[in-house]
Amino acid sequence: MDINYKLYLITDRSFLNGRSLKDCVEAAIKGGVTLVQVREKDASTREFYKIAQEVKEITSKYNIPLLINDRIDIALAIDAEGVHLGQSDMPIKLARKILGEDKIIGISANTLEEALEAQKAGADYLGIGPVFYTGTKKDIDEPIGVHGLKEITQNIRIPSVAIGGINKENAESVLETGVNGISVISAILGSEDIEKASIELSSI
Ligand code: 3NM
Repeated sequence: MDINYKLYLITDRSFLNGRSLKDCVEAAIKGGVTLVQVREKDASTREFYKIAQEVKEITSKYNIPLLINDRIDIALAIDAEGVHLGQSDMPIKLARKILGEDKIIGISANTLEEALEAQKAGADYLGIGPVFYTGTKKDIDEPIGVHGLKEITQNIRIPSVAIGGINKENAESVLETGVNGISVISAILGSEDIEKASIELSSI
């Protein structure tokens, strides 16, 4: 599958503020989001499944790929386009065996070593970060900055997205490093006007 990594939205219910996730994802897609990941760390299996299924209705309507964070079983249950795995999730080789060659597998990398290892193991893309400090995820690694990001992107062959504290003010400097796209939570979901925030980020 040909994936456009340009503007990658990751979900987080704590930013919804009474709004429905479905409506927020739809507004973000209308504004230019090209890829969506459902990431709900505190949800039960049943909740996660329901959320993923709801979001899938929207992404399918607009022909936008949907990836599921960590939960290979839920990705298969809703026939998502793939998964995104962190360094402490299922090893990529095992994930590939379960999911098959046609599903997308993205891997989080914080160092060049992790990036090269994931590339060698068959990752379809890398999520590199955190680039900047962010309040959205607790216990993150030390931010690598745009220089650290560039060092990684210049040494890999597979597509990559940058993550962590990216917003409309710093997105240009991030894209100049050679990444294929930016991955955000708060810069879109933390905005009152989600469509507008997405239009602004997608036009950088
Ligand atoms: N992963 P925001 S940083 C989910 O570095 C996530 O791997 C990160 O949220 C990593 O766009 C992060 O609001 C949070 O900073 C991204």
